[in-house]
Amino acid sequence: MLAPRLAAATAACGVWATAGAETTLNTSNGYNLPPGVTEMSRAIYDLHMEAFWICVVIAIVVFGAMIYSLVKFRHSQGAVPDTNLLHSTKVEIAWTIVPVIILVVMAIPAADLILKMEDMRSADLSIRVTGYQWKWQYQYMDAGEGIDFFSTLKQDSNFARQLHSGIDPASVPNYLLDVDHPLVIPSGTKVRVILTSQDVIHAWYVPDFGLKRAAVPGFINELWFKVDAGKEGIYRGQCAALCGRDHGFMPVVVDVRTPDDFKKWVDEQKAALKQASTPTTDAPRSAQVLN
Ligand SMILES: [Cu+2]
Repeated sequence: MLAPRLAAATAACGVWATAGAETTLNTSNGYNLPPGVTEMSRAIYDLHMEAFWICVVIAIVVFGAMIYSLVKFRHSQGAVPDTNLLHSTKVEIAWTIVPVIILVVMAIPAADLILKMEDMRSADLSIRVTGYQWKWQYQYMDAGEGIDFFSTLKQDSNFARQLHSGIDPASVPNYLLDVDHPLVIPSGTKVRVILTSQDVIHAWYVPDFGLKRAAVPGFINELWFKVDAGKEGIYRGQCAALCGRDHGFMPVVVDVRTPDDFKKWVDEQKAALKQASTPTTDAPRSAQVLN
């Protein structure tokens, strides 16, 4: 069953090689988390910034009070220790209640976001993703039913990574971040990923989608994302769970296309599948029997 699918996937290589812009999109500015290109990734980024600014305000208040006290009440100015503060019930109540309020203020939007992240309902496209040492398998369901292929490290990266290869990794475009067959998905569509593993624990991770989830053998995890319309392009990630010798060599590459381009791609893949499963009439009879 798998063999014809693999053959079809191989036959369709030409489609992959020519399709998709080769520009990599990354919304990180190098200093902060990437805001990403999905509704959820932006919400996660906003939550992160909210927590960050709360921390900045707390740091200013605490360090400000500390520095002011050190300077204003220094020994050389004749300061006398205030022994009453050590047992002030009012102060102790205040420094218990204020952090609790801050934590509740942070926890409410965080809990709301986690619930949204777990809401897998009404997905338009489902894809089964299986981790292997050291590659990913993508099996489409719904509109892409039947499309099934492996995504492995691209050959130029694979050659360059070998010991004494003599190839300068800097000369390889997207070194260790490129694959032979990327996952192709439509923009503006809710995509549900059903995630598992065939051998050890892997993790499917695309920073610009705000996603990282473990692929665990014998268990099924789910995640969903909806890439904004107009944000089509190539997005890259990596396996994010230490999964053995070649853990660093199983990147995740997602090719986001417009719904129309995605439909064309699905039709091409299905045509290739059909061609691969149709026996050729001019093959020798003995070969047909053996097959
Ligand atoms: Cu892995």
